[in-house]
Amino acid sequence: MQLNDQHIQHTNNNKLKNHNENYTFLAHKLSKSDHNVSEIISKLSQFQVAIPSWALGAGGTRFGRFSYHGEPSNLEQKIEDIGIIHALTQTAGAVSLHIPWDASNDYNAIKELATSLDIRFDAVNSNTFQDQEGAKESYKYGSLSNTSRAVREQAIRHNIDVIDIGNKLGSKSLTVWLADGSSFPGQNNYQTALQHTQDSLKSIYKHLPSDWNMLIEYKPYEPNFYSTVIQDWGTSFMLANECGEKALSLVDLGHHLPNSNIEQIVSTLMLKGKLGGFHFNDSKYGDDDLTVGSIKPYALFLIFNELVYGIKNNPQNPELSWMIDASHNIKDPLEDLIQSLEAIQEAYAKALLIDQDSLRAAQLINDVVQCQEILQSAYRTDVRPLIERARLNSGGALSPIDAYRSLDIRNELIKERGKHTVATGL
Ligand code: RM4
Ligand code: MN
Ligand code: MN
Repeated sequence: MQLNDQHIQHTNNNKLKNHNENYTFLAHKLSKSDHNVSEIISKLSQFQVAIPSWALGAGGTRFGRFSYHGEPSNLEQKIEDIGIIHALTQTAGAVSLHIPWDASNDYNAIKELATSLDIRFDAVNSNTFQDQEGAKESYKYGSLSNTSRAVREQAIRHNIDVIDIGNKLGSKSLTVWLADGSSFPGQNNYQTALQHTQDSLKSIYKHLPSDWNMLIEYKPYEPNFYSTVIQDWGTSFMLANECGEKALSLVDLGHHLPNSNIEQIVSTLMLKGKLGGFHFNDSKYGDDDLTVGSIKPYALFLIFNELVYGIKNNPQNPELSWMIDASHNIKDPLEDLIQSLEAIQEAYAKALLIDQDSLRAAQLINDVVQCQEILQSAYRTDVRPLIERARLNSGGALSPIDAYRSLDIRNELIKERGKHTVATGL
């Protein structure tokens, strides 16, 4: 199913008057306090977040999986789903593939389809956390860190194959997330596991095309429950430094122990020019992969404050790869992704409203109360009219969720694909 402009404009008609009133009021207020409203809107329009191909079907837990009707059953259909989200939100102009879940026989056709929907290929993800059909070696006890050279070599080869696939599609980075670690004390020699991982990453790094980056993700636990080889940002940063300039750290919001100060991690990595990518989601307990902004929207805003600061002040940090990394156990995945995109835009817009000069001045004289006032005054602004205007300018829907529902998109997908399709992924 493909949406056209008319479909979307039609859903906007009865919302336009209300939007114009709200927008005029807010734009006037912001201009009076010296904000450059059109610059904010153009930044919001430019901000594009990749959708991972595995987020378009129903996710599951280890207790089961409840299928979502009309799920995409191949890569073409996944890209079509992203096309729908992008047409409505104008914020999802990229896809992040996971190999081998998204392996295809015809990458030219895949690229053509994506281009026709205005979607580019963001980072490609390797998968050495599951055994692949017909594979000679098993990753049960780790991949890049495994004690067996043959297993490590197979995992290195896989990452190189993923780079080759990404190259055909126009991707510019490889994301490596390892499930490697141990579930019981004594199971692994920490030093050997780390050394093997380092050496394996270096071998992969040698195969990176010159204009590519390698993004190294970290995670403190799960699926291993006692230790993870790349457990935190410090380990990822150290490995990236050892590999070289094109190796960078990737922050996934769900990959921290409770109460970690993620905004500070972001800030440190950007200062050192080593933040390469970002995975959005939200969580209450662990790597819950919940809708962005559904639990801790203020923390997200504080993180965006550091991102905005870093983008402006840290030319040493390369452009970031943005991706939503979420799972959908009970919601319609497309609706959930739309909600996540909205929350990201909201946090970004609010961070853009922070009066950075006054904040710096208040920090210099240690006016702690004023610092908090400045942050919270931006946070308390209802920025939704700005986001609506950014979407409207690019041809999107004023309310993507309402449009998705009034256009009855899920039922259209069920008609096309049937009820019992299953998407590849987790
Ligand atoms: C991991 C990690 C990776 C993602 C997999 C599916 O927890 O977040 O980024 O590729 O899940
Ligand atoms: Mn992730
Ligand atoms: Mn994760």
